[in-house]
Amino acid sequence: MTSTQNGDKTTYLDALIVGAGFSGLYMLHRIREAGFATRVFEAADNVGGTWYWNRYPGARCDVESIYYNYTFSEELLDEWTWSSKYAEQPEILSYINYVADKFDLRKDIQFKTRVQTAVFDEKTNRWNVQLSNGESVSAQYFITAVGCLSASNVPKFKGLEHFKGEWYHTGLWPHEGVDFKGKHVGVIGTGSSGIQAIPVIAQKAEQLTVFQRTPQYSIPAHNEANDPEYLKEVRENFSDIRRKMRQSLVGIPISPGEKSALEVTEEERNKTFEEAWKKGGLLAFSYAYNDLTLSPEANETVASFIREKIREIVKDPETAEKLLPDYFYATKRPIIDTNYFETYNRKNVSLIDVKKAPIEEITADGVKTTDKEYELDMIVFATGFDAMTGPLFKMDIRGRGGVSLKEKWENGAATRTYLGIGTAGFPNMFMLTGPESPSVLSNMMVSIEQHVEWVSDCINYMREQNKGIIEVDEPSEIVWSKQCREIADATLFTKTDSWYMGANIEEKARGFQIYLGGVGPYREICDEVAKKGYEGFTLKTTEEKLGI
Ligand code: NA7
Repeated sequence: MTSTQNGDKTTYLDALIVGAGFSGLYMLHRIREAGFATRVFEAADNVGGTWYWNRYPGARCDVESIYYNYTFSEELLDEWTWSSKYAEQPEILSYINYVADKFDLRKDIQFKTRVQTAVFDEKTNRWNVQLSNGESVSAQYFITAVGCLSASNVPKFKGLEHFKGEWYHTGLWPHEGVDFKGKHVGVIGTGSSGIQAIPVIAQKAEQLTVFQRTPQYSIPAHNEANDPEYLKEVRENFSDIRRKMRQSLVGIPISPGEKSALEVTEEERNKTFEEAWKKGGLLAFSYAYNDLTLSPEANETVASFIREKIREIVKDPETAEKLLPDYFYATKRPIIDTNYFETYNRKNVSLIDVKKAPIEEITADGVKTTDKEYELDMIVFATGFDAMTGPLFKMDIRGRGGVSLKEKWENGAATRTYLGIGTAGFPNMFMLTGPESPSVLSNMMVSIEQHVEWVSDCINYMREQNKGIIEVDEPSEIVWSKQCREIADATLFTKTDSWYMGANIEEKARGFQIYLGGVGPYREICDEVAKKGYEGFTLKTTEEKLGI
């Protein structure tokens, strides 16, 4: 469906999609079915996005597998069976490959090709895109499906280039695997990735040293094989489950507790928390009461309960003390684990507090803190990502007047979008799960499907109405961004340094870039915008001047 015109080597498309993860694949399927000439460009040599790159030991999804899949195809839902409550990375990657084959998506994906620059041409009203292999593409629509956590962050430690051993980042894990046997391994970072990887590495390595900057709240996942009877029940009731997922706050069909943690007795609260600990799961604690992410006092009730559990599990009191978190519970990504705290009872595991004695440099032989040098054969960086804006800034995206997205958003300090989907000055550009949409604070699958369907409906509408250009009106994004910040400021989320706030990247400005109003209300807002002829956007034929 692509064509080459005027003797040049430019490929002409209706829509160019960047990325072949969950969002890019569904976007391709959806608009290709509607008859648009579409192509996906993907840096990796296969599909999968996050699940292609994050192959570290222990990598799993922390959303229950029955909710973490596409729901757009009944046939697909019937065909696929998840083996466990929380699917592990290889199984999720197999699923994505299965989907790519089932819907014959690969023929319109160009792998091993990075989008380097994308420039909006105001004369043709098209995006001129340069690829890493030297090819050019001209596309009417430029759609980013780059994920929120795909720009891996290896902190700029002095001396890394002199390290004689092997080193890896969890988000760029080698496909052939890594052999820890007989090795002295250091893991830097105790976020979700570190906490999943540490117990697995500890079983294989000779010695494991964990370098922890911020202790974390983590609760047991209680992962288990999926019971066939339960899956049968889920299948039979899936329409109802899907409706509830879509109407919910975070894309999982459960509602938060109705009471404040402070209006019940300590005894009742502890009973509830004890049940949550036994049940496990991402929302077990955050949803126990309605004010845990709003009131510092309510938050402290859950925080102190988990600290007590850590003290009970970890036998060495000094190590236990180092593991006690003190930020507001759930204002960093809540973590679920399998034997994380128990791992510190192993003889071959030690914990170093690098908040107290920060890492000074990586030496030829290991990691040197202000306290001492630790000899290592291997370093695993579980140090996270330049989230939300990072993946977009990896490309040089330029809108009207040659202004780059990075300049417009002042390197992330002044990120402004309308609905997290578009931004003024960048016509015909759509961001799937972009900054200021619910994205990472929701079940990504629900948010991805909602964005893909909204964007494809929009493109269809444009074709029906004979419109060629759609652009966010500046006042709409000012209002939307303000609303996002106000909702976040009313919670405890903005009181903690986290990657939600951009605080994990040294040079990044702080700012909360996620819409916290909930996926259900967000969907209603987006639907209303569409119903009113894409209110807040200006739509024109390609002959009309936008004059924005
Ligand atoms: P995270 O959650 O960003 O965790 C990164 C960890 O690395 C965290 O413990 C950081 O400590 C630590 N870190 C980062 N930079 C440094 C330096 N310079 N020195 C020491 N320690 C450092 O990334 P993950 O990959 O675990 O998880 C990302 C998301 O993927 C997760 O939330 C899920 O949504 C899926 P800090 O807390 O910043 O003090």
